[in-house]
Amino acid sequence: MHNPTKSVVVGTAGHIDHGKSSLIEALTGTHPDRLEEEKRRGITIDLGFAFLEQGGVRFGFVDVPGHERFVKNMLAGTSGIDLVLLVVAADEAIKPQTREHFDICRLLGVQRGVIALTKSDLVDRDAAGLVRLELEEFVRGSFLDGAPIVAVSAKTGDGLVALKEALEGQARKITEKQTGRYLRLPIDRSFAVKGFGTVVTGTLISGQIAAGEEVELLPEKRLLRVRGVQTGGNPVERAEAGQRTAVNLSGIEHTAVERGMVLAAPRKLAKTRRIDARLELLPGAPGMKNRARVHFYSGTAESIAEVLLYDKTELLPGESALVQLRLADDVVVVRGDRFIARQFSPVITIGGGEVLDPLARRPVRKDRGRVQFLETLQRGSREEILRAMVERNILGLGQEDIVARTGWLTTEVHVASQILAKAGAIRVVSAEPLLLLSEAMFQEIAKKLLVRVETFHKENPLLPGVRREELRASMGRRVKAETFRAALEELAKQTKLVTSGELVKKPGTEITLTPEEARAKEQIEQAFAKAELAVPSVKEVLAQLAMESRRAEKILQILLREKVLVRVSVDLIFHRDALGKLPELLESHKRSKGERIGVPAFKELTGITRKYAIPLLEHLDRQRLTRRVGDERVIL
Ligand SMILES: Nc1nc2c(ncn2[C@@H]2O[C@H](COP(=O)(O)OP(=O)(O)OP(=O)(O)O)[C@@H](O)[C@H]2O)c(=O)[nH]1
Ligand SMILES: [Mg+2]
Repeated sequence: MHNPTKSVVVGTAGHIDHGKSSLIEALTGTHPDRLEEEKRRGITIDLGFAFLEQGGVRFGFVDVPGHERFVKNMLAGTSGIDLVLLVVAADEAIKPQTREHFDICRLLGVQRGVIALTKSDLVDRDAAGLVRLELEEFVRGSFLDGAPIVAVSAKTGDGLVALKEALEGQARKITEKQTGRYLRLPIDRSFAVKGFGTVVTGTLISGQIAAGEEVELLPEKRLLRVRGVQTGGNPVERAEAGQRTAVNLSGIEHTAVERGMVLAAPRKLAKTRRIDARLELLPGAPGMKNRARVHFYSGTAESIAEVLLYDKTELLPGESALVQLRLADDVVVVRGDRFIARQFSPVITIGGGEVLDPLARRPVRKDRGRVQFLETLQRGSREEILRAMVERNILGLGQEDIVARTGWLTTEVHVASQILAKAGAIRVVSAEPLLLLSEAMFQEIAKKLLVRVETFHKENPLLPGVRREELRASMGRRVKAETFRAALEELAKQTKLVTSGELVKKPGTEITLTPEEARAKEQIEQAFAKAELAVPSVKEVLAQLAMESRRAEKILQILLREKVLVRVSVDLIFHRDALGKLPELLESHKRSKGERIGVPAFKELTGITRKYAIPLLEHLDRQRLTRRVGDERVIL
């Protein structure tokens, strides 16, 4: 879909009372403070919103509080912004929350911004010049190095045009929009609108959302219907990544939705409480010991995290480490998401970082591969990352798992797995549903399978092969059904194994009986054939052979498998020729005496005793040659 205008979300940042809200009002005409308490106290407490169209750019502003007690609200507003508007009062210059907000923007990965040197009506040119120099120094080497510094006054309106142009200039440089990815809308507000019901708002950080669509509320895992969408205060058909968005939802009370929850494409993302990440400590922060507790913020969510250091015993100021974050609450993140860590008490911002594995495993001491794995997750290409994920998953990796970890699209997963399969690094065990296994692991399983079959033949020389199910069970639960099937197919393709029906065997392994065994086989068959329907017991027959019973039993099994003998009940076996005469006998009875036959008549017809008659009749019922009606049978 072509969109001539560009949507950009701008977040304010800066110390309390430096004039952020006033500047937003001067730029847009909307004062962003909404709460009664904010108006009374003259400070911003929670997030405020305003909109501006300027030179083909639709700006959505998120105004944040400067008060140090409300940094957590600031954090919820700053996630997902494209540009920061760092507001510094010319008469006060850099103050603690100027630094803290700036650090937060840097740690959250904000790429661009504009610095407003506001309240410039309160200072003379020389003083303003000094603050400007101080600011240039402050941002040197950071993402704001070289960003426009615009002197303005919300009071007189001086500099506003230049500020709008500076914002427009920065907005033009933003190219990457996550419109084609899965919908993600971290929710910052939920309220009820008369006549509409529940409305939630947030910055649409990726994908699109339109009326009529189904979305998933996470971490609640509730599927909901979108009734309507607004951006910039106007109803729209569809909102896209980079827009402040309000969504009217049906099927849920507004009180059931909270800041921190996420609207997402259905069944793509997962909640988690265990994240592997890279954590960076600010140079001014105190050092961090293993298992320290911190406040954790990502998207609009917050929780408490215990920090396990993987590659260090202590994290020093200004350094970074690979860590596991064990959260007190469910959050929804994917690889590459940024987060902020604040000291447990007193609460100050101490660092932040990047999510590497959002569905991290419990740490175990033996896991030496983890650090390298996480480094690949941080820096690797898509193929390298997929390969590393597959290699760490001995059961095999599925599509859902890959997507929930990375947010990759199905086609991206497909292309990457094809490349890796062609290179011989991984095996596509099953395409639909997708199951990937490392090639080495797959070969190992195939080899084990082959050995199992060979061993079976060695241990059971009289059996033609091993039953599939038995073979599968012998491989253990770590081998999924799809993997077993694929390995078997692979071995069959290489003609290392042959499958026939339910049996798996090595090619060329025909059962060869010794002369003694062949004789025994003959004897068994004869014993049953001669007895006709008055068969001896199996025990009796086998006892007459000059052979130990286990071997004799196996020969009997061969006859049963060849269907020369037929097992009619647990201890009655008949020769097939004897059974083959029954249909004809029944047919003649039907012709002469009618279709009904009782047990006595059947005994007479076949010349056998009740001991044989009952199991045989039941056998005939199963064969659908007769059907039981009361004490009699109907001949079918
Ligand atoms: N003279 C002068 N006063 C200003 C200007 N901008 C804001 N003020 C005043 O500074 C005070 C604080 O302004 P706000 O806009 O509320 O400051 P803020 O940064 O939003 O404050 P918090 O949201 O609480 O962090 C108010 O009394 C404003 O009238 C300006 O450009 N010139
Ligand atoms: Mg304010």
